[in-house]
Amino acid sequence: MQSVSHLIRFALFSTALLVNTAASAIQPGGSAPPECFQSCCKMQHAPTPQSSHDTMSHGTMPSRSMSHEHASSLIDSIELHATSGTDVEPASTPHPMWMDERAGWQFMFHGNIFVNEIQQTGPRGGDKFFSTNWFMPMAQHQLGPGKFTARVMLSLEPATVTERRYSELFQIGETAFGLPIVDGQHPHDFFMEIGAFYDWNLNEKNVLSFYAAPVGDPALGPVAYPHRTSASEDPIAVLGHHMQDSTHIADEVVTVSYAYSIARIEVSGFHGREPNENRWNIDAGAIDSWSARLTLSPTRNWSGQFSLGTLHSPEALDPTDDQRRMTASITYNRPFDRGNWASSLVWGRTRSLSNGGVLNSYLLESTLHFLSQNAAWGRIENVDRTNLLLIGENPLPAGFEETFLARVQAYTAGYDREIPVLPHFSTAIGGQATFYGKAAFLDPIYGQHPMGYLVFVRFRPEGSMH
Ligand SMILES: [Cu+2]
Repeated sequence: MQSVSHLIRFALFSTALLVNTAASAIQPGGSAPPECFQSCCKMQHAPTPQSSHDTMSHGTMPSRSMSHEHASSLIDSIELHATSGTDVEPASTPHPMWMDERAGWQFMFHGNIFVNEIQQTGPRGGDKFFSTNWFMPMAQHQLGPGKFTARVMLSLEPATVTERRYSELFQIGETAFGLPIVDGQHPHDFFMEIGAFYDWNLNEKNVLSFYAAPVGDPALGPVAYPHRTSASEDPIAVLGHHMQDSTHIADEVVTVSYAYSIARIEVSGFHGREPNENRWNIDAGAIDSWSARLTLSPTRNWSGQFSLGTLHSPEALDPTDDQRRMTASITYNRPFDRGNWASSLVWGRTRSLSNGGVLNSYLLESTLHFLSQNAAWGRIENVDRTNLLLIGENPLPAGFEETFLARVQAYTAGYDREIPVLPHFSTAIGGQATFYGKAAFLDPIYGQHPMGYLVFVRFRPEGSMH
């Protein structure tokens, strides 16, 4: 049954691709390289001496013109709202998008669609055809002394990740059909974010910001992996997700933040329970959890954060457990001629407030876009895993307590290449391989050398809408 639905989906997808390619062939100039949004940039941001616009190649074809919108300072990044919640990347980070302006409103559309086939080895390894994706339309308008932003982020993963999970060795977190997900990653919710922002510019160096989101991303953790430029070409979740950035979809989020020059402090209240496994609906609950985050961005290329939060009853399978989460991360971004290099170092730690158990996770990842059409990336993770690995996707035994079991390493390397087939999209074909390191006592469950391979096609709105 599953392979039939795979076939149908692949047929639909191929048809759409063909139709679009044909349309671009007959439409004059339809397959022209994405145009540069010089006017938008000038409108929004003072020109900077090393604006990557000046150095990006737009004349040659095809062009992976990465830089369609970027900020000039931390304050500028905050008001750009180019990533999830109130997260920020270094100001020099390119943000591919569609952009338009009408009647004093600026409209932006960010997105990412990966169509993936993953195959993994060993007794626990699974194969899966699925799509990870998100779409983020937003509108901004000058209002009084500040800027108002409304934003929605949607994901079709509830449909494109069948069986409520995709295969990912050693991944744990959340549930599918009432059972723990083990060696798999849950899909994102259809409504990833519904939020409104107001950034009140007290003066050039001071901004007081407000964020309210029935579904949104509180001030906790690094920029969530689906939105990180250092992870832009890697289609699957980080193993440290539930210790680092899993709160990027939370309910009833309210955040107040104050930024001065290169520093920002934020405080959030939100509902601590993770989204339930009905991924189509909007969950709700009391504001019972909090977080605070300090962000420092000393130059256009560097940004770091430290954040701390208390999550009330995050897990459906262990509702009496509250958690304390602590994360720190540093991101370095460097644009250069016909490319960009983004890297992140992330630490995330979760402590159970009922049994005191501590779980740590470490991540280093880097993505290099070079010679306009190429990207190479790597990710190294070192994460604590619990005895859920032994249970697998089975009902929890009576009195089960989740405790530390072993530390697992994952090493990923990948490459993709831009293939210009769709107008107004960056389209790439690529693949990656992941090797895992683990304790020998896990050999009977995972095999001696479990590995994962993934090939994908990626689409990203980029260039002119007109
Ligand atoms: Cu997520």
